[in-house]
Amino acid sequence: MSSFKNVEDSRTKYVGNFIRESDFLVVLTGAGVSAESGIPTFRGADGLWRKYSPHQLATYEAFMKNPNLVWEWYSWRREKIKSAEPNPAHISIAKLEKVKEKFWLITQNVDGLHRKAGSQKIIEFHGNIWKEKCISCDFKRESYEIYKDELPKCPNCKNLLRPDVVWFGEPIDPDILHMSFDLVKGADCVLVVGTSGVVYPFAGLIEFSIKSRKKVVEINLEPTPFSDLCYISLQGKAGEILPQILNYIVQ
Ligand code: BV8
Ligand code: ZN
Repeated sequence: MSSFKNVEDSRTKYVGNFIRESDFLVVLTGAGVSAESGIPTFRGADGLWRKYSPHQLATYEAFMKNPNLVWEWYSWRREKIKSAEPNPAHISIAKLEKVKEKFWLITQNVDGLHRKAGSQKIIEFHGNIWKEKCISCDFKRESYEIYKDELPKCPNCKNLLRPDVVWFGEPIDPDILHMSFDLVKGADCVLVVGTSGVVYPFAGLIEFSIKSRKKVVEINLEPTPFSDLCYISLQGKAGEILPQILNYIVQ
């Protein structure tokens, strides 16, 4: 076995041991956790949809200007997610919830794959693609529709329904924001998986963890602005590294 492989294995073993020994584990995830389920990430090469960047589509202004285009993008994503299965990264995180008495998961992902893998103690920081809400009144619903021809309308007031997700320029629900920072405040170990760490305020959770000297472990395919600041940064696929770590936790 190459010396590099040996080093990586010993680091994975070390991470597994201190996650097992940790008192309160918080896991923070981004689009990279769903990549091995075939869901394009936001900033990866496969991430872009046609010629648009998420910043051009995931905004209230874009939706009000062209609701058909924005719903077309979300329907395309719903279609991809509908046929996707949780991958070993989602499954490993769901297993961590079962073995760690004090555990919470906070995800940026709106795809619902963590829940599908069995995660229950989860905060969906940016909402959920399978939820919709009215642009005018407080009507909300879950829906698994893929809209092809006509756009969804509110049964109460007949106005447009939009995806119930947080767009760029929109605030995070204050309760969700406060609960998320409280959880990270209480944690002694924070596992950051599959995020480029560029979107705030979610990236503020990572920043806060590092500044308050939590043991922060990063698992990511490529380096991020936080890689050099973390306690340990493991570079590779979450779907490969997490099961290895679990082997040292679940005997
Ligand atoms: C806010 C939901 C303030 C929608 C998303 C100008 C105006 C207004 C705000 C701003 C502004 N300029 C900056 C801001 C702040 C802005 C921001 O942070 N912008 C960034 C880009 C600079 N933030 C906001 O706008 C937030 N709101 O600030 O409001 C406010 C306050 C009060 C009152 C009014 C306003 C809201 C941000 C939320 C945006 N919504 N999603 C949807 O999904 O459609 S963000 C979107 O990006 C997704 O949630 C995604 O998860 C998130 C972050 O991306 P990542 O998850 O990190 O994904 P990415 O592709 O970037 O990276 C994946 C990583 O995985 C890569 O590193 C890759 O290497 C790795 N990887 C790939 N494969 C694997 C892997 N790792 C492991 N294994 C693998 N197999
Ligand atoms: Zn309405």
